[in-house]
Amino acid sequence: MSGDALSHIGPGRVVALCGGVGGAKLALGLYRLLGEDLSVVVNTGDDFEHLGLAISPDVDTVLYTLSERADKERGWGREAESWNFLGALSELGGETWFQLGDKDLALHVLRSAALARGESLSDIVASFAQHFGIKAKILPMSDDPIRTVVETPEGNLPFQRYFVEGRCEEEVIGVRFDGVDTACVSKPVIAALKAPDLRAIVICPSNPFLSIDPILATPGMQHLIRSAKAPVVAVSPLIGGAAVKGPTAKIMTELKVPATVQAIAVHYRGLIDGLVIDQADAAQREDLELPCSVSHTLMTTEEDRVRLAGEVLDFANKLALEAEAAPPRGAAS
Ligand code: FO1
Repeated sequence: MSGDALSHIGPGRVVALCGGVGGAKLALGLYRLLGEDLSVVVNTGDDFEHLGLAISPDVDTVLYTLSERADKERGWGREAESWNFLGALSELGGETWFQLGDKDLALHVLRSAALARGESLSDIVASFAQHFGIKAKILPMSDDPIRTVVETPEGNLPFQRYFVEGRCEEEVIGVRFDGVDTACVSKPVIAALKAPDLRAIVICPSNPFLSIDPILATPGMQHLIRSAKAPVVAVSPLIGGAAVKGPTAKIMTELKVPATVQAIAVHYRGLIDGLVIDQADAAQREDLELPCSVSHTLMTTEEDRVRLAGEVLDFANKLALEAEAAPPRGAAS
């Protein structure tokens, strides 16, 4: 966003960039406030082929969360799930390290069949969202396969082998996104980021290295975000230097990046206009070289999610107003 480019403040559309469980919590809060004015751009770097099925874990987590079908304890998969398929698979000596519930299986079977017919992932997910009664747009970052690979001293691991089977125990020395060089941002994502009434772009508190970086690595994505006439606000996934859930802080340490909100700001430097940090990190706000808002970012209840979403949108509005009030670049003072 640049001050002279900003033309619309107030009601309008919002794009959220999101990974799985943690990010989906804020996406739900935004959805409660915005309904059909929300588009969620979801990481597909975690996608993989398993038992002949096309699995899109983060997309499905967002689908289940926004349609109130997600298991609240696990954060992924469906609530009131049964595991007959997994039990039968185990009996036959099949791989059970990645748990596929009976209800969840329906999405994977339908998605696999539709992809085999040549349908795009974007269209398939739009159809799932419609059937689940979700008014927001849920947009895979790309219709081309991009696969996150975690580099460890023992060798490279496909993302789910590292994350689920290996429980994030291996040391991470690098992360790469296979297929990214020949991939494109999906058409619905381009349309969402070019919407003339775009009000804010929110980077959810997902793992910056594993969940947001694949989105940002998709060719053309960063240019679209920087060209958007709306403020870009990130919510730190760290609270007091620790991740609420998942390996964010561990990975930062392994990658020789301090697990601090300052390092999060540096990671997103040049892309974001403001950072939302937790009260526990308030002492670091003076060290940040960009506008910062201090909130309670732990989202335990649905009220927390809606409250934080409202605060993020208020912060984005404030940034937009300040940018509009700022003299055009190059004007004499
Ligand atoms: N996460 C796990 O920790 N263990 C699982 O067995 C597992 C199965 C699974 C099945 C479908 C799905 O949509 C997600 C699933 N997840 C599982 C979550 C997922 O692998 C990760 O949370 C994300 O990829 C990281 O964002």
